[in-house]
Amino acid sequence: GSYASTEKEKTLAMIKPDGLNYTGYIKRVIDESGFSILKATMVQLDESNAALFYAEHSERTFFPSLVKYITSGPVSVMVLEKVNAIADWRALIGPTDAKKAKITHPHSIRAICGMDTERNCVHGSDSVQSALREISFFFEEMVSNEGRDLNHDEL
Ligand code: RTP
Ligand code: MG
Repeated sequence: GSYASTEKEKTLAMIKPDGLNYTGYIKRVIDESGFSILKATMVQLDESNAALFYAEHSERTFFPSLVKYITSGPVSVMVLEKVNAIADWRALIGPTDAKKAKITHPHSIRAICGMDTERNCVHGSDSVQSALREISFFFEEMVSNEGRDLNHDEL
């Protein structure tokens, strides 16, 4: 009903390996845009958990390259919360192709920190369903007390 639009929402944000140099800038955008960072951790994904995280793309031609890219160094994952967090974070990061983003969305995070259609520096959940899946992927304790087989280091 009409209450939904004022309810807080959670989304999973990731700073990809190529975006780590821009962590200070990205965190500042997050803060200035009114998000609360509920959880944050650095993770080195291995091939199998990268493939699981991006399972929806497993049949795409770019999948092997995507897995190689996302495992090329540590990533920083955060649970962001605010009203309309999922759509607002997607709007802040901009289109998938950072090269196009530099023209069409020059103030977006991908335009500023990204390189091309693969190396686009950040990730954001694209729906309520994927946000729930992705948050529990990295922060199982937010859903249950079971741990996951990932190499976590609390920030
Ligand atoms: P993400 O899931 O990482 O937030 O990105 P997205 O929704 O904007 O884009 P998606 O279609 O879900 O693609 C996931 C990631 O795969 C890489 N990619 N490479 N070489 C290519 O054509 C290609 N297309 C996508 C990007 O790193 C993209 O963010
Ligand atoms: Mg996606």
